Amino acid sequence: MQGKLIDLKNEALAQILSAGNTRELEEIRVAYLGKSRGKITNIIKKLPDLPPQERAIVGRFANETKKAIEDALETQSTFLSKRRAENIAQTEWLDVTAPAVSLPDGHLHPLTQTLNEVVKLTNRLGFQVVTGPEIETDLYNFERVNMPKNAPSRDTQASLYLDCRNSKIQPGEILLRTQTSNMQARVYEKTKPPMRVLVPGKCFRVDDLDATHSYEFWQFEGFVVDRGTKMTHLFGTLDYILKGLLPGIEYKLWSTNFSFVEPGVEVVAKRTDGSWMELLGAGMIHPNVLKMAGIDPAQWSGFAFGMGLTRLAMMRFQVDDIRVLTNPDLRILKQF
Ligand code: FA5
Repeated sequence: MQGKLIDLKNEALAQILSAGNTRELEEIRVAYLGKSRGKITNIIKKLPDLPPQERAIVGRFANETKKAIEDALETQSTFLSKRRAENIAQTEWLDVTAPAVSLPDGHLHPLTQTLNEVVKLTNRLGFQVVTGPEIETDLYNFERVNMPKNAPSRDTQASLYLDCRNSKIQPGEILLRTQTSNMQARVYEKTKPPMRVLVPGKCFRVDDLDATHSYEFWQFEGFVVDRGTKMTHLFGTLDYILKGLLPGIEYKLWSTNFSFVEPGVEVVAKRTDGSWMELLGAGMIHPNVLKMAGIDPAQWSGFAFGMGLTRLAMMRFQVDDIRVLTNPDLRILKQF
């Protein structure tokens, strides 16, 4: 029976030493010294069955074992309480005079930085910002800017139409807007000229992804309708915005065709590697667009421009691939 007591004592001491909290210690105490089923208690209960001589020796040994386990429980309990107090002191201290833990500063995405600059510059010229839907009807995206169905000019803007089967909407009626020009007719419906409007927003096209093209990109449309608006006003406005955004920019401007302007121009700018990248289309608003909006082209004239904000940001931050600006990887974004 003494051998059994020695084994139980070793077993209990090992468990006590590896206990991590007072709840575990209490479980060990109950397992060995608990009143009803403690392993040591059970042995003590059987002492009366032993012959008197053996009873005295085993009885003393059992009491010593019990005492050793109780002492170990006490020591470990003190140790655990002290360690807990130290942990709390380390993690839960309060010093109202201590300097705050500084969190790393975030910053605006390069596209947002560029857009904010555009808004600031055009605001000085009296432009007001308007935003509109990315999911648009064929009517506003194309027809009301003089691009009727089957117009060849639509070929330049391969479009993503929404699948409208099982709905009342006719196929080909709703699409992801291909250009921020979609907002011209929407604004004309609600605003009487004169007006100076800036429409930033995302556009979508079925364009193959390459260094300067994405299927999703940002544009901003500017349009002015007033009495006596001329091409020179357009040129002055474009020059002010481009040079304000990109000091030292070298750009070329030549005539081109968009259904919603007459005449039309486009601007390309020189990149650091010497190549030229198209930045925008612009022109004098086509009389048909004004007429469809109920604005008399004999009294009012206007100019409009549609700039690629993503491409301007590429120039501003000297990024040579558009995909860099659509990548959410923080290791890239932290560089701007
Ligand atoms: C238009 O979207 C016309 N709505 C612009 C306009 C407005 C002309 C008002 C006249 C008057 P265009 O398809 O060329 O035009 O696009 C204008 C600019 O958007 C481009 O010069 C380019 O900077 C940018 N852009 C066009 N497609 C993409 C693309 N797939 N990825 C990135 N940028 C693009």
